[in-house]
Amino acid sequence: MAFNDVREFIDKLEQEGELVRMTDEVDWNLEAGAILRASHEKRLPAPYFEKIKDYPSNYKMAGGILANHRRVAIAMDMDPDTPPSELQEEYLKRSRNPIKPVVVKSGPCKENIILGKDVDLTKFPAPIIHGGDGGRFFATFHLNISSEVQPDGTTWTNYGMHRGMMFDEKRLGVTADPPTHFGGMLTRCEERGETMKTAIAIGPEPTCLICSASPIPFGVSEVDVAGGLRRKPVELVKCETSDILVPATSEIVLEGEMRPHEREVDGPFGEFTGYGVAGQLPRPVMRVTAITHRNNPVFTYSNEGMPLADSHSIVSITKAAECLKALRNFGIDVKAVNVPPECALQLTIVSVKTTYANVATDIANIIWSVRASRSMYYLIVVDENVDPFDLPMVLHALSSKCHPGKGIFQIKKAPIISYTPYADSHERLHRSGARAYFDCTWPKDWPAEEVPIRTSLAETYPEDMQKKALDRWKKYGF
Ligand SMILES: Cc1cc2nc3c(=O)[nH]c(=O)nc-3n(C[C@H](O)[C@H](O)[C@H](O)COP(=O)(O)O)c2cc1C
Ligand SMILES: [Mn+2]
Repeated sequence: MAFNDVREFIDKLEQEGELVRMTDEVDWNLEAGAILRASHEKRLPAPYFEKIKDYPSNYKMAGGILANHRRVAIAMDMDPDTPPSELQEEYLKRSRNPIKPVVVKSGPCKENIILGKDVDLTKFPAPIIHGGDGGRFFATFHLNISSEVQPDGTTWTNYGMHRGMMFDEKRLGVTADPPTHFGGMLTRCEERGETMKTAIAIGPEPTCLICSASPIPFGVSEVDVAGGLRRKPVELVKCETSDILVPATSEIVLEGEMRPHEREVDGPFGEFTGYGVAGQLPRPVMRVTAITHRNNPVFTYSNEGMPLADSHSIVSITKAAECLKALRNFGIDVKAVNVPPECALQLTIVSVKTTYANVATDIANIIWSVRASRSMYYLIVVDENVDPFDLPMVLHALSSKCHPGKGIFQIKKAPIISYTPYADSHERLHRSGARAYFDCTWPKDWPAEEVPIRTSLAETYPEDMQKKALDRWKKYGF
């Protein structure tokens, strides 16, 4: 059953032991952020706050609601313990059958409507999330919604997730680089000298959140894919001050506009890489023209940083799924793809049956043509008998099969994102870095007798002896 709103999802997370309601008062200034950070680093449930300092008692906060694979599985109405490879396959299957949204006359997000001069972002508990952050971040787990008429006359509505620092009562940032869809739409608007209408939805049902953070292709509306994932159309309502459509059950909606080339410095901020390195950079500005919100609004937020946070958990499934699809489309005999959430989306591991020499080079070219690979600057290719989800086995393959002189391939100049930790400040500013892939497969052109055999139970004993050994252990209670 699809969740109608984030509240139903939160109830389900609680039932599954993935969320805890905290009744003590919590401060939006660092405390809510620290509690969520501890939850991520110690693998604890998502925190839900019943009472927030300085805010009305009916205002709630919820953090990290998709910050592990169990929560992602629950959002997709699947068994929470579904392994990541099955989540990838299900994501691919459902996203092949997108369902268009339906427009409804009204919805819960219209229960309160605040217009023009009454708009005041400080009326909501936007948190200071990490120590060292440059301000209160209003948008850290949300949808950035924008639309554009395509050359064929159809309208493409894009959902992205681009963080937003509050500049004052009526303005916040949208940290969207030009290569993102949101950033691209804004750049094209600016080139035409036009103001772009936009909206931010905080607390929609969870599949919209999954899609907004995932590498959905150019020209495809994330809300159609979300419909496919939840197997039911998303209900949308029109904004008060523009024609932008927003999910009707969103907790809080900010409507606004972005004037050409208007920039304001945001940051610093803790980032998904596990570090805060983007520092302070000029970012596009959204001027808020209206706020609509539900009664008793739930303010959702994230705490990106060291894994496991929301982005690691969501994108490790959807990015790996997109890579798997691209490799299969090319005809590569791929066994599995892992984008380990523990490596903060900077590493991809592919296991493959090597049917021809140097297949790792084809794999690298395909992986780095998939969108959102900009942050995945390391790639490890392993043979089919190495499970890419078994990280100790992957490290064993890396440290035994990758020829230090011939198996590490560098792409010395490549686009990167401004948050890249290894890059120096000049490289970050110009988003210019490098990539490397590690070929941990046995060379296809080696004679068979030269290929080392793993000294393992499965590979060096006859089957009956393997069984005998295991039976002996069983007899002694193991
Ligand atoms: C919690 C969270 C925060 C994110 N913050 C940003 C951000 O500030 N800037 C950014 O470019 N991408 C950010 N992302 C990643 C983008 O949402 C992702 O690249 C998405 O595909 C962009 O969508 P778009 O290209 O359709 O606009 C974030 C993802 C998550 C889960
Ligand atoms: Mn998009």
